[in-house]
Amino acid sequence: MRTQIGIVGAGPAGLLLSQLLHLQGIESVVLERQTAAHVQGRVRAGVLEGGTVELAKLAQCGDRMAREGLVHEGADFCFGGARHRIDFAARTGGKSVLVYGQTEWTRDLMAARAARGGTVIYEVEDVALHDIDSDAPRLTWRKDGEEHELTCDFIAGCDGFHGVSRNAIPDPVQRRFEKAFPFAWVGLLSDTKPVSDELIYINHEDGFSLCSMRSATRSRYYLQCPLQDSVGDWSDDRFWTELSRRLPEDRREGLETGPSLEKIVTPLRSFVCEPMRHGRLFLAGDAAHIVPPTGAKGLNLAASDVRYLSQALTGFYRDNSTDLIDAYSATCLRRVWKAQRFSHWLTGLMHRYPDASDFDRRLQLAELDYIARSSAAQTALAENYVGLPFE
Ligand code: RFL
Ligand code: PHB
Repeated sequence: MRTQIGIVGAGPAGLLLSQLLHLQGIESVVLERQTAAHVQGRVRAGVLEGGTVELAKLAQCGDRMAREGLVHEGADFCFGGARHRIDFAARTGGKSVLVYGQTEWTRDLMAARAARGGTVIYEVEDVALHDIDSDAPRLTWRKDGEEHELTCDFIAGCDGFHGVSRNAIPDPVQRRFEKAFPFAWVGLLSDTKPVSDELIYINHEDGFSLCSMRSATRSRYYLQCPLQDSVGDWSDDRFWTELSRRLPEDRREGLETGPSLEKIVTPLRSFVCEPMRHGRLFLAGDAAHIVPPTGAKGLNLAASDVRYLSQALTGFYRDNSTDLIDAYSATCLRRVWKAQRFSHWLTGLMHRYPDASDFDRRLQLAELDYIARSSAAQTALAENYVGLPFE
């Protein structure tokens, strides 16, 4: 088999890339380890930057998000039991974010690929990358007991943090930057009315919590928990009781509880792999970097890598230019590191660290108080949250 771009992974990065390339007349084949139902069912991100929404429109899969997504022009940040609203729109000249679940966008991307006859092969095993230093890199895999091979011009590694693509970059070339946080999040999804119209980020003595949503009738909540906790440690009752305790008092009464539709424990981690391109292999999305979810940047970074990669490949095929291909890694990494910085900073500001001293805690509260009172500090937070401008 032959194609122009071999794409490993049918998460948002892989599907969006194949859709954007298709619209430029560039063909691709996407290989995915899981079933389509599994990929579609993963409850993850919920907040899309304006730039991500714009890209979805460009990829002709932004109609439903424009209809059903919830525009958020601000969010509450709480500490010491008090709520402080940060008005993103007022601080950024009218910018906002869109609350639209990753499950929904993935469904839209899958439908868009299917409607245009895109080739996405699910349930592939043992994907391996070969000859990435040559002009004809290859992918091999097994499906239903048979061996397959695909020769391509380029390979896009969009296979997430646990994928195989990153490891094809040889060790002397690859540099990894990593930080693990000493806590995790337990998340719960429920068909209950969200406790507020806007997201609430809470710094509480007993740990961070976050009130988010998927629609006017579906809520998504998270609580900071110890790293070693598992879903079994968090009955619905325990979750709701703890969330209610961490809410600011004036929101407690409005908390609607109900059975969980999904529950997950996720450790928080920062990770960057440099470079993001080696030979004819490009990494995009979680395959190249992970951010702690506090800043809501993971999916947005995956989308921004794909924006740069689709432009680079279009430049190659249409204009016979390798300029953007050569600039790909550095261009992406400039944005990635800024999102890393913001996510790391917001995580540090909002969480309870098990080894924090009283001094550390006072500093955290002082910074929160500064943000609550300083329009300059609020502007800095808001412009990062809604997404920095593209180069
Ligand atoms: P994905 O979504 O992990 O997709 C990678 C795909 O590759 C497949 N794969 C393979 N396929 C073939 N062969 C192999 N060897 C393979 N190995 C893996 C996988 O099965 C999968 O289908 O990566 P992608 O496309 O880069 O997308 C990244 C986003 O999914 C991720 O960054 C976000 O979900 C992160 N994230 C958030 N991002 C935001 O922008 N805003 C948010 O509000 C937000 N909230 C979150 C989040 C992530 C969370 N978790 C669970 C980590 C909240 C949470 C709780
Ligand atoms: C979510 O809705 O899942 C969500 C929202 C904001 C975040 C992280 C996750 O910072």
